[in-house]
Amino acid sequence: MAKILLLNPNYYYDIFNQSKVRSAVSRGTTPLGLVCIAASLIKDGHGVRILDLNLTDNPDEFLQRAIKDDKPDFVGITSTTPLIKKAYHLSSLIKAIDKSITIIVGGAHPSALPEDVLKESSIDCVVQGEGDFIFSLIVKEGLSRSIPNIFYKNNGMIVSSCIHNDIIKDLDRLPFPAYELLNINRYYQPRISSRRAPLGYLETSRGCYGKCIFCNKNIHGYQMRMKSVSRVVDEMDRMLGLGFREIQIIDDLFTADMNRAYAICEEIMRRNLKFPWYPRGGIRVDRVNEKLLKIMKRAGCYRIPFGIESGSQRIIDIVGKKISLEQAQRAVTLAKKAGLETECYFMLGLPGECEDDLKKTIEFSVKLNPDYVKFAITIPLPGTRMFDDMSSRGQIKTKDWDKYNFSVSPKELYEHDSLSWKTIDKYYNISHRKFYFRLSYLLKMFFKTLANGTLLSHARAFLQTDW
Ligand code: B12
Repeated sequence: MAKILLLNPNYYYDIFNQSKVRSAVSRGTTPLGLVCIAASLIKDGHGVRILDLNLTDNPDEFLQRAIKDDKPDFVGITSTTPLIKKAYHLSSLIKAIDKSITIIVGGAHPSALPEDVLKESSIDCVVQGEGDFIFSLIVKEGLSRSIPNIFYKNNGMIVSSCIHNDIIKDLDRLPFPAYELLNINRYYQPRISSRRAPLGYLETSRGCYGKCIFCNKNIHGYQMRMKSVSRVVDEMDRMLGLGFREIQIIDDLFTADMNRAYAICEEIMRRNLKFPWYPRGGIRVDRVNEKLLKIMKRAGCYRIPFGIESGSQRIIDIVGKKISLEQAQRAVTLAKKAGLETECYFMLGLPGECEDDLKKTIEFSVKLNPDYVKFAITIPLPGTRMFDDMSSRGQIKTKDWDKYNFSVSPKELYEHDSLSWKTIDKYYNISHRKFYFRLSYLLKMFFKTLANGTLLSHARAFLQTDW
């Protein structure tokens, strides 16, 4: 049986160190992709260890020691776009110790640009899309064209096998994620984005039917697949048994099937499971109703984040979000009425925007008046329609993936089609201030956080923010 080491590259300092809202940044977020892959490998009898390099201050040394001590046959690395150069670096450290180790990468960035990843690094193989069963197949059969969805090096050439989409139809077939391989007590988040620690991520569905041009769909695709109600609550039960005290659902669209979401809440209550949770991946404003929000609250959900993106209907239509401002207003009002904390996400600098749209977005956030808002400057990421469109129009200025990091202004990355960077930066710089520095808001949050015991952590977050 093979020995496998799975790596979560360190991103905490590099990706988030320039974040405006540093107090909301978490060091430990459960690497769900890796625990899913680990579960299948363990089921097949292999020895698996997960190294989360965020949890150490000396990631290189920590990795080198693990390679020398464990002598793995395979190393698997997960990567998004801003992490890919880190993955290249880790892979060269591994090869410097032992060239014979097969290094496999997966995740959003390698799935979008598999051939580039192989050309630019010493990595041996890229798995495109869902990797749950593919890693085990590679271990069993070696790198070969008979295994779907892989790109690999063969005598200096890049070879690809046949590519299928959405290969896992029934998510209940997946083994339970191997959270037990993690040092669970190290996973916690700041108090403004969690209630209890340790905190674990859970997925209850995969895919999203939305066609938003800024979203990467290379992994889970457009076809929604959902775990059954009992499977979801079994997983929650198991996570609580392992020691997690809060659960955050990372689905792209937890309430796609509102009846299933309702039934999950009923089942949580029927089993008398008491824990704080919320769908942190965000909810579409057209996929909630009063009945659902009320039962979510009763079942322990404490917050609802909505992806609204813009306060300009014209821009919402351009980016393919297919929601209306009225739906957004209604959803936020209903969530407040149900007693849930509300959070709204907005993007500034979306394609086609003019200065008036930036103003409208900030004004709309104030009108909705949720408990929290997050503004981010739009970044075209590989694997999105926005990136492909900008590439074909010659707007992309660099493919230095280290710079594709949401914490810094993307002015070096691309040319905006209708706005100057001076204007986008100006509105980004005032956006959070315009929302948060309102006397009515500050008073509301003072009393709210005093009542729920989070006043001090909110005050700390406020002081640590780079307004
Ligand atoms: C939770 C989450 C986070 C968490 C944790 C990140 C993490 N790496 O787990 C936090 C909040 C830290 C985060 C941060 C960011 N995120 Co994020 N995040 C997600 C989210 C919502 C869920 C990820 C997840 O756990 N999915 C469930 C698991 C099962 O799927 P998975 O991780 O993709 O793993 C599967 C496959 O990818 C593959 N696989 C993955 N790794 C490996 C490794 C090997 C060896 C193999 C064989 C296969 C394999 O097999 C797995 C099982 O099928 C996704 C959207 C989504 N629905 O997936 C976005 C997503 C991954 N994030 C994204 C982005 C942009 C970011 C940020 C850059 C944003 C920012 N603020 O700067 C940062 C980057 C920092 C980082 N750590 O990478 C984009 C990535 C796009 C891109 N081109 O890279 C996504 C896809 C959202 C989107 N739709 O556009 N994120």
